[in-house]
Amino acid sequence: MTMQTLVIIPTYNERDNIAPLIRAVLAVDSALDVLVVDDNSPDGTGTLADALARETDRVRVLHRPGKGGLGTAYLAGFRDALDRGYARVIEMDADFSHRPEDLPSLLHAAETADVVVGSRNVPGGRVENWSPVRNAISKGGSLYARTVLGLPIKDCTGGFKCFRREALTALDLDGVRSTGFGFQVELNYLCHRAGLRIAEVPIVFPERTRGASKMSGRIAVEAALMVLQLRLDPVYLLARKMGGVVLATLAIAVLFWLLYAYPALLLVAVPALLWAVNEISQRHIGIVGRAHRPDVSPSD
Ligand SMILES: Nc1nc2c(ncn2[C@@H]2O[C@H](COP(=O)(O)OP(=O)(O)OP(=O)(O)O)[C@@H](O)[C@H]2O)c(=O)[nH]1
Ligand SMILES: [Mg+2]
Repeated sequence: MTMQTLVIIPTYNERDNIAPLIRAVLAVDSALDVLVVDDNSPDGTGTLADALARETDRVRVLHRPGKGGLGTAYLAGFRDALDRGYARVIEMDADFSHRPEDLPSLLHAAETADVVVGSRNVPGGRVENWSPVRNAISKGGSLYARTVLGLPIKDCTGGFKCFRREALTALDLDGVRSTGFGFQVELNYLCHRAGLRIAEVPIVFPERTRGASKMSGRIAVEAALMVLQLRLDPVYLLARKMGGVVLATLAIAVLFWLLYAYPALLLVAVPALLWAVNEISQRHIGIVGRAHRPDVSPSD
């Protein structure tokens, strides 16, 4: 098996960034190859990437027919990396907000962790040239995801990450539902549930200087809703196990009737309900974790 690392760079209209970024990545370490996943960028990014791919076989381009979202672009890249036997996979934006000079510390941390998250929210990590409002929104979003999903990660929304091959094979990638920016949070949640070792390393995150952002209010709201949906999953699973939503609704109706008739039951019912929800999600975590925990030998 190759010890090469594949750096996946999704692009949509990154004409001014793509060539200098690829060159910078290749210069960091000869163990790095690049896969550009371009969604038929109208500005010709895909064609520029093709030109670089002709120069060296360390660069390849995956062309998709149209803008399919960041999440599905990465999933396509992950499949490619696994098929080709890469030992490590890195996610990286094309706009230089993820600095090539931070790649070595990600790779280094991946020697003892299954998943490495480049973090703006640990000591030494920071953003550059962000307004206080943007900073607050980003930090708030991360805190929200971290709290709702119980993630042991300070920067939940960042997309500069390194996965060991075994980490990706431990996840149910076909079950990922976010297509856009919620993808990073969902992936963190899946990694955590699978019991993978997650490490955070500080990164500096400069604002993009060339090209336009693809972030929008709609995308942010979509991501926030997705977090809630992920959290409610265990409840849905229970409902399915009991024979469907009808039974679950009946059970809840009976519970409410009992509480209405005997309000004193509240003293027992509320703690019991909290305990049950916690127990169900823990059990679910346990099953997933044991079944999919990769065997990571100290030598690899
Ligand atoms: N293939 C593909 N790439 C995408 C898509 N949407 C965004 N990207 C790429 O994903 C990376 C991150 O997008 P950005 O627009 O920089 O998003 P951001 O970093 O959250 O926002 P800014 O900080 O404002 O730049 C960039 O390399 C984009 O070109 C998409 O639908 N398909
Ligand atoms: Mg960006």
